[in-house]
Amino acid sequence: MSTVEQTRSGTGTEVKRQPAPRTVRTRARSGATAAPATPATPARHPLLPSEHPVRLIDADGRRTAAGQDAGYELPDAEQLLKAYRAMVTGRRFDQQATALAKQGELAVYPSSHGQEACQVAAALVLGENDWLFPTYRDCVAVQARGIDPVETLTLMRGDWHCGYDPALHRTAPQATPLATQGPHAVGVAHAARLRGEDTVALVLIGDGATSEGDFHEALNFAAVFKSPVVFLVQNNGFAISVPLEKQTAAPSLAYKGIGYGIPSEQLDGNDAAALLAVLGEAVTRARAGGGPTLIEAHTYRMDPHSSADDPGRYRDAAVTDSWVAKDPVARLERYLTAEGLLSGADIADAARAAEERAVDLRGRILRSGPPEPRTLFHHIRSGGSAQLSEQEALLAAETALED
Ligand SMILES: Cc1ncc(C[n+]2csc(CCOP(=O)(O)OP(=O)(O)O)c2C)c(N)n1
Repeated sequence: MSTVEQTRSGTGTEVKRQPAPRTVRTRARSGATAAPATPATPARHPLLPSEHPVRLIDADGRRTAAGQDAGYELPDAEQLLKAYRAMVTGRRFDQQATALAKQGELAVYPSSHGQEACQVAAALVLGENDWLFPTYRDCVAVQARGIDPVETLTLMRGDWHCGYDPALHRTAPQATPLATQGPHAVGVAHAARLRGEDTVALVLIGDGATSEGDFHEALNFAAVFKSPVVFLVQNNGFAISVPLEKQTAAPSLAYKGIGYGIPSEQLDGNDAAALLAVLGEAVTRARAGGGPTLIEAHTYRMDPHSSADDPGRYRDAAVTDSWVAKDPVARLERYLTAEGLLSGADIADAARAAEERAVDLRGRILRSGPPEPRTLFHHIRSGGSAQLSEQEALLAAETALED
């Protein structure tokens, strides 16, 4: 077994002690033919990501040679079809939530239009015992995990901090403070491992949040203790108005793994096939005791940061338009259609199911009436606290004035 194979499929404990590999790391995974080392081939450290983002299906919906070189297997037709339907549903959910925010039914909504491949793949690669740790951006991932769309939007309504039962769905409340979900995920994964439970935690995090201390503490702990955690950075180009180049000097956010001893990868975040393959492999490795993986997905936020933001003030609309051609949903649809795996009737069926779900979501939100602001204070701390009571009384006095 080569050093590369040990990094990917073994426990990984020996990787740190290995000399630098003689072959390019990306060549020797999952049965792809390894190219012989030549003096011209620079040695790459096994923890470093592929030189170019892994892509299995290109923007035109064609299989890529580059993806084959990286050694990842194309997911099977069943997985890809499942991802396609989930992405169509997710996009329609996102449009509906955006509309509800514009109509004043939600306090705020951070769209994930353009990031559906990342979010759907993150939900699909996890098993029932695994945990997802999402951020405020990740409503599409949360509902793809099987959580009711109304419960998914409870936070965005300005109601309870979390509308679903995290323990039941093994999905943490969506984190609004940046990167705090990282240490939480590592803690849950580490504890599960100590108890001998078969649990992997997957953390969703934004590019901006990789500058936070919590992100680095989570990576360090996970690496030292070989915690079964997968970190997926959705690099969507901006942290509100801060572009990536003002956020980091690293060649890829995935390079941040090497300093902690974490194997890392970068991929095309609009290619659902690449996400399923790379995330799937990382989850399998974590489950087998191989420790954490850091994955950077290159994607783009097509909409404003949230419904309260004006991206016209900080980014070029032409750049945003250029990403339309890389759309993750259309890309997978093209591939599946060309392969004869998806018919016009299937496409219409998926759209109809997504529409029904969105209509149901809208109806239930409208019928449920405005949230009661004081419920914000419930279920925060067993037995309450003096400060909470004081804040609740202040809010009650304020709302009484409005009435
Ligand atoms: C600890 C902390 N600092 C600042 C903020 C304010 N804030 C909210 S979103 C955001 C940008 C986050 O960007 P990124 O991590 O790239 O995620 P994205 O919104 O692009 O998905 C900031 C600075 C916050 N929520 N938490």
